[in-house]
Amino acid sequence: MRVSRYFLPVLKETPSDAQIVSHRLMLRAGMIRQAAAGIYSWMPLGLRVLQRIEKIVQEEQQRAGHIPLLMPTLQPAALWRESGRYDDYGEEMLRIKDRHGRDLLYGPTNEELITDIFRSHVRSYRDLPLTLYHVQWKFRDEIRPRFGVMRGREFLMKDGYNFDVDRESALHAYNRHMVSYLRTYERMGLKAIPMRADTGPIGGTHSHEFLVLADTGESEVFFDSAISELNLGGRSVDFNNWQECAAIVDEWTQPYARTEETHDPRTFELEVPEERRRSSRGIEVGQIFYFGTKYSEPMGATVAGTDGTQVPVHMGSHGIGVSRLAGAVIEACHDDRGIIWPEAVAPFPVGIINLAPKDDKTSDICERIVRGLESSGIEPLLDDTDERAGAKFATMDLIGLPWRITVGPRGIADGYVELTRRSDGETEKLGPEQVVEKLIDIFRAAGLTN
Ligand code: P5A
Repeated sequence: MRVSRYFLPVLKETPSDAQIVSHRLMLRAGMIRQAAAGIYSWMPLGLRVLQRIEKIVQEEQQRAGHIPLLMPTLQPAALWRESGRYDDYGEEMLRIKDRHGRDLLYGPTNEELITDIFRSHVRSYRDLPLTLYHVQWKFRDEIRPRFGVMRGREFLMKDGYNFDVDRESALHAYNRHMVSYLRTYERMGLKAIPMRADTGPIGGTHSHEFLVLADTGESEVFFDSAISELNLGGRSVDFNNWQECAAIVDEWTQPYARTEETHDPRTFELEVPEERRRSSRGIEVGQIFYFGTKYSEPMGATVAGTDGTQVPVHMGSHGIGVSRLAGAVIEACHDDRGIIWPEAVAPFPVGIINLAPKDDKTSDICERIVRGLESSGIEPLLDDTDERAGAKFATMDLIGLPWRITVGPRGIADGYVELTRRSDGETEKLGPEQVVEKLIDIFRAAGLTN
């Protein structure tokens, strides 16, 4: 992609109404634009990040055996009256009437709709276990939408729902989700800690939130520092193996880690040695629930059990804040010059700065580098504009691509271009062919190209 042909509306000024760094940087880097309070357009650069985040979420869901479908954003109120949540949900639910006077709502979550699909089609325990999920826009009429995409009113969520014949099997689904979420966040370059949480309006007996520690997070959290040292790493996991998933969940849930609502200062003091006690702020990037028959019973979602009698299915639901993650990654990865994207979610893996677009030789080298990278499936962003060099460097730093190649006549005369890593500024001089080879090796090792 060439900057001269792209739509990259970066802002020179720092927007005064943005209170946290991710919101400021997303506006300045031209990633999003507010349409109304808590409602955003995703500009081309922002959309690329959102799509990369969603792709990782999709891949990890399917790896765990979960099945994608797509439900609508608008839902009939009648289903919510069946579960009893239509009145309970309150002001956060956006209620709409169609031309026939029928009550609809813009879905804040989908427990009712999925339970309706399930009860219409599944009859026997033999069809279980089943986990369905989608990635779809939600609407919650938050009182105080703020911090850009972090607390939006319209936001993108991955929400999944498991259906199991009994409690034990549903608790395996809970564990399987916890492990698959740990993998998902790690792949994005994030450390998200599962913390025991309140179940709120979704309900149920078990719940964990996943929190990325950041001073600007909206939740207060308390934890044993031992948990922040845990890593799943490249571990391969058999998601059908109940013991294997339970062992990983034990490892992550034994150290004390709780949100404000479930925090118990006495237990914290008893269980955690003083030097390991931490309290911090965190960004909630996901939450999982087990709620048994809360929806299946009132909505009549039953299956014929092993002895032929009808039993209500055991369910849970699981959510990842896909659009919130774009902000959360920036909160975790930035410096005073701009964003520092982890390679896995970067909008482009490499930026190329052409310091002399009017010089044929320089432009020719840039084109050769672009073609070399593209032939290996790596799409760079080439700044081929007439802007001043200083402005080009500032924009590249602001949009935070993991690697920058600087191409100028002086270097070319000596046979080199410069390769700079955004995270630490480390720079080396390489020939144009070597730079392509080196980047292909790096991305191949990271599993980001073939
Ligand atoms: C689980 C999936 C649920 O709604 N029902 C279906 C359950 N859980 S949740 O915790 O309420 O939301 C899941 C995740 O969505 C993100 N999120 C938001 N992101 C941006 N703006 C918002 N206003 C917002 N509200 C929730 C969070 O990451 C949350 O963990």
